[in-house]
Amino acid sequence: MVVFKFVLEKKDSESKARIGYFETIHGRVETPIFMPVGTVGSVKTVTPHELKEIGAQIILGNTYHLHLRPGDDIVNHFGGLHKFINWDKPILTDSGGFQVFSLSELKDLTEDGVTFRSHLDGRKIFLSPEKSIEIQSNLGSDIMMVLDECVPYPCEKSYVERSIELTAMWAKRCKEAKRNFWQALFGIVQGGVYKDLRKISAEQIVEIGFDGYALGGLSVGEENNIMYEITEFTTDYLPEDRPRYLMGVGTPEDILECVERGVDMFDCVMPTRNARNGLLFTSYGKLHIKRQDWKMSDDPIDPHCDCYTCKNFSRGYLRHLYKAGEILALRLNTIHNLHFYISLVKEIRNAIKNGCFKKFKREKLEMFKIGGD
Ligand code: PRF
Ligand code: ZN
Repeated sequence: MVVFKFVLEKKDSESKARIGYFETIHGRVETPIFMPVGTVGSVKTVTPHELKEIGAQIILGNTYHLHLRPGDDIVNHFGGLHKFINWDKPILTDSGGFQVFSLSELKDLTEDGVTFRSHLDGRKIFLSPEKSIEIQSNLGSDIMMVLDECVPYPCEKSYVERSIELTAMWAKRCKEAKRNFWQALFGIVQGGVYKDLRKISAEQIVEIGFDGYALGGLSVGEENNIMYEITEFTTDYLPEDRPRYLMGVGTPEDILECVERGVDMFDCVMPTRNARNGLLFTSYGKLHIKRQDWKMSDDPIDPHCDCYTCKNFSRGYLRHLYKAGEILALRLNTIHNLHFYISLVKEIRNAIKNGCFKKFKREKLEMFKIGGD
């Protein structure tokens, strides 16, 4: 029995943009979608109730972090991640590979898996494809990701060549280790910035067959136009009837550019992390709330925004809260930035529906350039 289902509703006539939706046992998600990041089981500073008010349809959790703390056995004891964190909409979990490569020291990488030291207490931990699926089964996410190797940028071609073979072998083992019929499993295409390797990796991963396909190894330090070019190239090798997920991307501009290139799903810490640093997204570009300019300002962060923060508080007050180090500043900023991202993808879906995505994208990008800092 298959539970996960993706429906492609419409393809844009002027670009590779698409709209659709997927179904999970925790409900439907409309695409293109942005997924707020809840690494350790919370989208930092906001409650599930607030996330729903903001319009979030799906959030992300992390295998690596939740395995280390509190432990996926404990999450399982509470009936899985949805119950543990009291979020009853879909959850996607990353496999842990990327976090091992980016967060922990001492990695011993073999065909079997990867051994690393916890960034929390230094203890040695082994992660294999089978182990990653076991953890994600314990967490009970709606979408699991395969364990992959994300190579750094830049990276020698000979290394990437070997790496995509490992990633394909691990993907296959993940598929074999999957046990819950209701959990979807996405494959991940790697290959660095080498088009021929991206093609091979895409063909290998598609051949194994997954519920959806992710583009990994991008936005790791390469220039934007390279990321766009590899994305554009790779989506041509992915089946149309499966969702495509660009992992860890990106800015509002990146989202517009990559929807145009055929991507359906995005996640990034940018709206949440920037909010906690006082950096806010607006229709007219980025704005820093600490600036002296806002001291006396009665204006909301963004006149076009109808989030709780913008409907109720002035820049002057938000600046004061931020400068005073008040926790409320972090919460109100996060609510606004997440609302900005979630509204952006909603507007994108509407533009595609109305057949005016190209024009919409052009106008948005022009607006982003107007103001801000
Ligand atoms: N692989 C996995 N997770 C990821 C990435 C990846 O390549 C990236 C790269 N931008 C972010 N998150 N498994
Ligand atoms: Zn707002």
